[in-house]
Amino acid sequence: MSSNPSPPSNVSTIATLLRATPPPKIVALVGAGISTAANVPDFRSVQTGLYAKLAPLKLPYPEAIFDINFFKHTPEPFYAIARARKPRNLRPTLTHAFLALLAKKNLLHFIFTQNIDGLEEDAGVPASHILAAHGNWKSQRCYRCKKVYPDELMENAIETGEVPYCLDEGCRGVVKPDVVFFGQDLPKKFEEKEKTKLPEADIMLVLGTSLKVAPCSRLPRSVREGVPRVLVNLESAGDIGNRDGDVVALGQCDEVIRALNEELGWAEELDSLWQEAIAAKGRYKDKHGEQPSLDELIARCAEKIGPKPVTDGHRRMLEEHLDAKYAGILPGKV
Ligand code: CNA
Repeated sequence: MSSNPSPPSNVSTIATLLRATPPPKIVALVGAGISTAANVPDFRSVQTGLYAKLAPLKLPYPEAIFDINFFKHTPEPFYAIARARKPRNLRPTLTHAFLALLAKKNLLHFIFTQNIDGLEEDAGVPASHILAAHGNWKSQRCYRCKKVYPDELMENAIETGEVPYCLDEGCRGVVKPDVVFFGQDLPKKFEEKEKTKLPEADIMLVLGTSLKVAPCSRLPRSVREGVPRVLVNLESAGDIGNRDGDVVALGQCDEVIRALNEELGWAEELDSLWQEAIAAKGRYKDKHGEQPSLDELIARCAEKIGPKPVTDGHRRMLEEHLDAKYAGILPGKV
C-alpha cells in the first residue's frame, strides 16, 4: 500500500481548474485562516480565536478591541496585543507562498485580503496584485488630528505595549495604525477593484475566511455565474457550495494547499519559494528580547488596566453597532 494516500477528489478538481488552457485568471479572497499557521489567531475560532482569548480583559464585547468607538477612549487592550500581531514578527505560511507561486506563474490576477499582516507581500506576491481591504500596519496617524506619526516611535510603542499619543501638545490624540477598525470605511480602492478585477475572474479562490465580515463577504456572491468558486477552509463559509461548479475542500489551508501542489507537480517549487520568504523574514531581531505569547500579553494587560467599567450609554452604543453589523447595513469594515 502507498504511504502517500491519494488526495481527496476535490483537490484533483481544483488542480484540473488550475491546469486549464488558456491559463485561468484567479481572483483570490483570503482571510485570517491563512495566517493561523503563522501563529496569528483568527477572530472567531471557538477556542483558539482571538475573541476567545480576550476573556481576561473583560471587554464589553470582544469586537470592542477593534471598534473605533471603543479604541478612541480605551486603546490599551489594542496596544497590549499589538506586539503579537505586528507583521515584522511573523513569517509567511505555505499558503502565502502558494499565492506567490500563482503570481509567478501568471495565474494570479488579484488578491483581496482581509488580513492586516502583510504576509502576502512578504511571501513575494507583487504589491500591485493585492488590495489590503482592511488596511495594514505600514503607516499610522493621530486619530484626532490625522497627523502622521513617526515609524520608529510607533515601533517602540508596539514593542513596549505603551499607547502612543500625538506629538502635538495641543492635540495629544491617540495614534492608530492605518488598519480599518469596525465602524471605519474601507479604502476607496476596494470598490474600484471590486468593479474592475472581479468581473475578470475565471476562478474565485476563497481561502481561510468565515465570510462573516462585510463587505468582503459579498465578493464570492458577486462573481459571474459559471465562474468556479473554490473554498479552502476549516468549515463551510457563505454560500460557496450552492452553485454549480463550486468546489469546497474542508481542512487546514496548508495541508490542502500542499496536497494540491503535489497533485500539480509544483511542490518543490512551492517549498523553495516558501523557504526563501521565511529566510527573508527570519533576520529581524526584537530588541526587547524574546516575544511573549499572546496569552501572556493579555494577562499583563488585564493586570495593568483591570476591567474597564462600561457605562450604560457605551453598552447601548456597542449593541446598536453590533446589531447594524450583523444586519450588514454599515459601510466599511463591520
Ligand atoms: P474569521 O472570521 O476569524 O474566520 C477565519 C476562518 O478561517 C474561520 O472560518 C476558520 O474556521 C478558518 N480557519 C482558521 N484557521 C484555519 C486554517 N489553518 N486552515 C483553514 N481554515 C482556517 O476571520 P476572517 O478573515 O473571515 O474575518 C475577517 C477579519 C479578520 C478581518 O477584519 C481581519 O482583519 C481579521 N483578522 C486578521 C488577521 C490577520 O491579519 N492575520 C488575524 C485575525 C483576524
